Amino acid sequence: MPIHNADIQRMFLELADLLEIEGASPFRVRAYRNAARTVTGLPESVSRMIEEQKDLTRLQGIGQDLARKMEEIVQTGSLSALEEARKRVSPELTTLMRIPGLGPRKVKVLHEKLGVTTPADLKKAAESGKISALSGFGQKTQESILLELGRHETEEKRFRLDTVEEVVSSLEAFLRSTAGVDQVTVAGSYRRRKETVGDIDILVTAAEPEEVMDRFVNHEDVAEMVAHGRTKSSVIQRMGIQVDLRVVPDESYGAALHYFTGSKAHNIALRKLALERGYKINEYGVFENQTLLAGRTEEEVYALLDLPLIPPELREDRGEVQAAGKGRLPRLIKKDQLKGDLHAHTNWTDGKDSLEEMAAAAKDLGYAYLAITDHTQNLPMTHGQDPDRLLKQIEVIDRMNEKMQGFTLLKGAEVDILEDGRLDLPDWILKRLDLCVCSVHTRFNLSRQKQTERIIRAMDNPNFTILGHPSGRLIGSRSPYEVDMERVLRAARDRHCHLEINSQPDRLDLSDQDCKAAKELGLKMAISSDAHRAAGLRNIRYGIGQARRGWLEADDVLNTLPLEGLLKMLRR
Ligand code: DGT
Ligand code: CA
Ligand code: CA
Ligand code: ZN
Repeated sequence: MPIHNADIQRMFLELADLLEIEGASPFRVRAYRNAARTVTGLPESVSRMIEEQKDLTRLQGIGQDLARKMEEIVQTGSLSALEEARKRVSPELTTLMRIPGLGPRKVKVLHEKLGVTTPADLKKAAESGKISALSGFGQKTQESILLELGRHETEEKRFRLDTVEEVVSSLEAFLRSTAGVDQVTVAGSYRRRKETVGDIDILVTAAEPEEVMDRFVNHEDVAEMVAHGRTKSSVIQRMGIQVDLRVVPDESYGAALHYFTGSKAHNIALRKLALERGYKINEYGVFENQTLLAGRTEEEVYALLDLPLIPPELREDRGEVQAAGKGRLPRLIKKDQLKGDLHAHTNWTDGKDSLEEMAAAAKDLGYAYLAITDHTQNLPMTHGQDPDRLLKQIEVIDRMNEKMQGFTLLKGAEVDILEDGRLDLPDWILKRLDLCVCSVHTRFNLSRQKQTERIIRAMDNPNFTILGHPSGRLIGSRSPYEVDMERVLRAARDRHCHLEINSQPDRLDLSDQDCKAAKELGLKMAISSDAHRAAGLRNIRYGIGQARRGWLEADDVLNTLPLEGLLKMLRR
């Protein structure tokens, strides 16, 4: 049974949660969380590494014990330490920890004092007023628990792109290796590169549909079979995500691909257009009366409506059909147009790799430059740099640049925006940098007005170049902070500042819609990896997807510029 890195990550995270509820040493808890993060960031699968007898203890934060546990997971599919923890602590309690405001300590008290195990128990306890009576809780906590529970219920489970990508690539390979299978395409929100995916929709053409379906529902990664039919089957994958597989005829492949790529809103807009011309459009093709006019390819479907192919990332009914009709579709940015990356960390702060390793990895990607933007002193837990250390780093980078040909490390910092809008380092040192990515990392809970003014005041500093991860959200775990994004965008434009599209799959920040709004205001964006290790540079593909969903073209993106043009643009 092939174990994915995401399986190992999931087990480590659950074990960390259970240990934390149990009151285990914070170091042990953190060790598992760090290990989970290390595993997620790896460019290759742990299963493969073990197969190739690579030494796992050479990975960041992985000692003998964790290496042994990873081997156990890969060899047995389970982790005995986790099984034991599940016996000691009810695993359902970890669900409660996901509710904002409830940490492990509170969950433990609720469980011991009120017998709360599930969200339903929690709701009952809050409604009966028992929670406010507990010491350390109070009326306010009780109210916010009820509020969050309401939110929790309406939220469907969605998955991050990196998790989905892992499932998709192994499924694609599996399906392609099935006899008689011809075309395989993943449609749905995944093809549109939406930041989270609800379920995976796969289309295939095959000579023997039954055989494909049999193999699909009996795959070893399947946890539950939902439906098993001749042309459509659905399963729940071990990771918890549903996968729908459809076998479609060749002559309808393009129409089906179009239909199941969606979005639903885009389909409806297109169907309306078709109706106006007397056509009917569905997953089998475009019809006039009963006659099939088009359906083999997507191009054919669009062409019948006098439209060019609309890239999947644009298909959200946000004006793309009208733009296509007028011949004004954007020429969306492509990964190979990037000349470099403008946000990366090294082992001078909380990154894992050295300046040299980061430079080598960026060169391997064909980049002409990489900006080193380590954290600043306001974030001691990241080992943020004070002016002295940054000055040393600047000197080291200057010396490295003298030796490198055709590649430049840019001198930068990810400068903390302090609560009052000042930047975390004095101007004399910021002035010596090529760029400052300025970010909010603390005090997320300011009022909308204060937060907005804090950021704008920071932009008043002429050393401010790029606003890092502008909304501060973490997908699935932290909402964006309250901020008037439109005002921020206008202020950035007026001050010749730029915005970041942070490519980390749990950030993807700017959002697609804000990205489009920023473009319309004439702002330029940096698509940045925010890599904390060499392999992290490859996160850029998620940012490219987000930028494309935000209608960006090469001209809208700072890091498509060659070095000289970039440096000119960065100067305010
Ligand atoms: P997801 O899975 O929630 O991330 O989002 P999608 O877009 O993948 O949605 P999903 O899986 O429910 O359906 C896949 C595509 O099928 C969807 O993007 C458009 C199409 N589709 C589904 N239901 C309808 C419908 O009722 N009408 C139309 N026109 N298209 C639909
Ligand atoms: Ca879907
Ligand atoms: Ca679906
Ligand atoms: Zn940051």
